[in-house]
Amino acid sequence: MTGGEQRQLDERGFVLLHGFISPQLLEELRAELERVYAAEGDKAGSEFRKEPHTRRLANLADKGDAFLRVISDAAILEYVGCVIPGRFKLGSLNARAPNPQSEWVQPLHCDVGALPDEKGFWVCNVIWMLDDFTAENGATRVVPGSHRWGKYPQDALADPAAPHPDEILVLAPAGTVAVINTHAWHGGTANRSGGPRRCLHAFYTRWDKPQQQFQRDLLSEATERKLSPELRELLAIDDEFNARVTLADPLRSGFLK
Ligand SMILES: O=C(O)CCC(=O)C(=O)O
Repeated sequence: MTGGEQRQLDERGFVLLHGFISPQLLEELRAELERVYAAEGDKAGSEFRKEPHTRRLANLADKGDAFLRVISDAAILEYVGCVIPGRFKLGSLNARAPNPQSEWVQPLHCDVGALPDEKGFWVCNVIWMLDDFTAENGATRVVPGSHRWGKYPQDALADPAAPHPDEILVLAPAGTVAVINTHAWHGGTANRSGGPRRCLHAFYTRWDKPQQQFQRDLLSEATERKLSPELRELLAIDDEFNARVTLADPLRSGFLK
């Protein structure tokens, strides 16, 4: 990570890594996503909450080796470590694609309703862009610097779904990865285009906070058998403290009920 990237994460709350996903991996991830969408049909995304006018998938750590490579990419984990110093774990791996020709806008939110606490920042979302993110197709918006405000958009704004005067649209070609301190106010915009806007969300959280999806229960035996010790740790499979805090507060979203 360069000094400039570190500064962007600190000051704006996000950094873009252009061309991070190789063309081969991009094709593989797109094909894998479509395979899972087709296999799951109406059940797609059912391990988590449903979002209107949006195709979602959840629990992707259980659904293919390519996804395990995504969550454990060493370079990305270094960026995550700059947002969440010390130990962290995967909270969830989801896919999200706002439906084409839709007016649906996600309200600005902090992931899992997270405000920084006395130990600092504890959430980081890494968006793997599988299509170009454009002004027409529902690019993510972020309000720069809002990760330091310690306030919820739903408390501070009359309408968190309305455009914010300071928001930045995260515009970038397919193959880019965005690392976002998701205490920052952010959300998906409307996909008014006729085409897809697919991405993966690899969500990481500090070791002492709940996972968004309880990986130990959600992973099949076949997936668990192939996990390296590093992946077991990242997924908090053997972590009894994680089991307790996660089961006490499961499936938390910053805006979905
Ligand atoms: O997909 C996006 O553009 C952002 C999604 C997001 O923030 C969420 O689903 O919590």
